[in-house]
Amino acid sequence: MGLSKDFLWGGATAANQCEGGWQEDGRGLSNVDVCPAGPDREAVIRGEQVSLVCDGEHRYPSHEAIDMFHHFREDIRLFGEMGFKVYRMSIAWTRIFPGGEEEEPNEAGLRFYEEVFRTCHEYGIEPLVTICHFDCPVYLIEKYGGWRSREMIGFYLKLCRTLFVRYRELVRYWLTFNEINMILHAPFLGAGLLFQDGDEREKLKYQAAHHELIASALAVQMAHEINPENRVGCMFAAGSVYPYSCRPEDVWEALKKDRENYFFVDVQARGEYPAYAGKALEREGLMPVMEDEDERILKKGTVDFISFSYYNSRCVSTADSVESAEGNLFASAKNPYLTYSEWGWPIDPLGLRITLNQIYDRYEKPLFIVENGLGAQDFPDENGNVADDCRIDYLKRHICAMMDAAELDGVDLLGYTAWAPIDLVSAGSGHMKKRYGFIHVDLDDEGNGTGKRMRKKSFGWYQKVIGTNGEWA
Ligand code: P53
Repeated sequence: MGLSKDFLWGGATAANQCEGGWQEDGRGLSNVDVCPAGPDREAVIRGEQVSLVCDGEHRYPSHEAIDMFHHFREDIRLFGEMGFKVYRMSIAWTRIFPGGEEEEPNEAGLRFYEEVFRTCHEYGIEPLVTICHFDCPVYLIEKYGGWRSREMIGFYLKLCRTLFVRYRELVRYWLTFNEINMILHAPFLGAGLLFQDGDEREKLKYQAAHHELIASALAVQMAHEINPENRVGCMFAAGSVYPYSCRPEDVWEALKKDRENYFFVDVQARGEYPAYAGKALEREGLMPVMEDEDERILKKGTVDFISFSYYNSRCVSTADSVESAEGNLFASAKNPYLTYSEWGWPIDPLGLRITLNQIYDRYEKPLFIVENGLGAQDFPDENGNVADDCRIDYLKRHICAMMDAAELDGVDLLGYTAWAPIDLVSAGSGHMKKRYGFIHVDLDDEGNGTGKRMRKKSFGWYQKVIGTNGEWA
């Protein structure tokens, strides 16, 4: 028994959190480039207080990030040394179409990713490409208001066609949108939405979500037409919602909260709006405007597999007396049975097995865990070595839970990519010191440091895990 021989072990990153090189080779300005580090970040990513120009007062961590733009060969070599079978990464939209609306793609941007993919293959690493990971050209935000406009579908598909054709021989695995349900919590990151007074925010979010769902379904079809070997997945921020108590009201609340997330996957995996969503959106006046053809588009564009991030479970109660947990974009009650990370995220390995089983029960499609990891500070010793036992412990317990789901419960699993194989900028907080990597990067929150890469203790550990197909965990 055990995991299948071709199980895809690896790591996951996103362009804006690692590449830097924000103005290299004609790259255009993207929503992530105007998200500052520091206390103002949250209001920006939530779309509540956005400025589309960079000012001198804030630091914008995407601009330099960890400069993978210039270090990718060295970094991918290290991934190869760990034995990666897959590397999940994203394309920066504005490297390919700087404004989003150009007729012709930017050749320099295309060449950059071609080099990245070729480097992966040199080490026997299969790229898994997120087409849109919290990424929207600022030009399209200014002109169309981001995904609130249906015109975005055409611009997105132009990007997709360019990628599917150009990388036909280099890429097989694609994800249409990162954490598509995040649009409800961080709509500026997820859809380039920024709100003005008087905007019906919830309605706009669901309208934008509808446009992304249509775009995703059309992209799936296009990928299959261009190369029948393409495998396209959806991607959502998972983590089962527990009722805080067995009070029926809490159980009902948990089911509703789960549905908020599953709604997206229900559409992408089954090809239609689920009954509960139709009713709720209608009742609350949030039903998006749809075109006649949309029903057919969704039906014909169902995904080949379902991927998700899992960091923690969630917990809800309708009672006011229950303490809430801080530090996450998802509102959650504090689960008294769990311990919490430095950033206040609960740690729940069994929750991963529960989540995997729930998703597989619901869809019976192959699953792919494309993000899981622990954000924690590192304290290098005088030689620069990092003994990140906490991270090893977190990953070990989650990998064991995953293997239980596969071996004991029969969940069909394609692979596991740890977030993140190398330290990078945190999406939620903009911190550098919230580190996830097996590889330490010498940079701090102010961008000071040499940028030098160092293997942490977890590096050798993960290498053994991959080498033994998970048995070492
Ligand atoms: P960070 C929370 C907030 C923002 C993005 O998060 C998130 C989450 C987790 O549900 O989603 C993913 O960096 C995302 C990555 C991100 C990772 O979680 O805030 O896909 O881009 O880095 C971890 O610690």
